[in-house]
Amino acid sequence: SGKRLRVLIDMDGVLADFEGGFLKKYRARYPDEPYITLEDRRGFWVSKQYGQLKSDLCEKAISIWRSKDFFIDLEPLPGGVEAVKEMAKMDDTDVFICTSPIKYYKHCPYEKYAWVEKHLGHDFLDQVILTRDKTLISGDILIDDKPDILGVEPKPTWEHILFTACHNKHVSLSPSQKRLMSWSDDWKAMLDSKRQ
Ligand code: BVP
Repeated sequence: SGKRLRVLIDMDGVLADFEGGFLKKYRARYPDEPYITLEDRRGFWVSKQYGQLKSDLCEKAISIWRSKDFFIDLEPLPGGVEAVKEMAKMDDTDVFICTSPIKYYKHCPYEKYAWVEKHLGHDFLDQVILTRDKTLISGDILIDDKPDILGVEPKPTWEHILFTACHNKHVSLSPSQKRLMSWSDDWKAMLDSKRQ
């Protein structure tokens, strides 16, 4: 009973395998350059860690996700598409995909819509929110792999649930912050705990 629950779900690192897709295309394009295994990834920004490895690798990393077909080719993360479809069918539940496009806009925004159409269906395009500032979007829950989600709104309405990714598995959270280890984790209980 009570009001509807609004769930915001991030795309890269939560529904789409950005890290795996990046590493595969980086190694194919730059076979003679060093790379960082997913096990050794630390910090949200791929480009920053590659730049620390060797200074010219920052721009080489950036060239990968700026390329045509990078975002559309990302594989779905295990169980994510199925969870979103199931969540969207639940009573009193509104699901939105809330994703930040890169500022190099030639391919990314188009391919993010195309990815949703391909994996979730044409009707799900109504649920897509592209924004560079997620604090402006109101919701009860935001499931996102980025540990620090900041913007102009100091008090966002949502509770951030950190989705575990290779780059954040060692990040220690404040006692009150919640984690979803994967889509096999109990996301239904997490939603129910937010229902009035
Ligand atoms: O579309 C992704 C890729 C990009 O930022 C977006 C993150 O969006 P959310 O997951 O927060 O919605 N991105 C960019 C860089 C470096 C840019 Br310079 C990076 O290292 N990692 C990364 O994900």
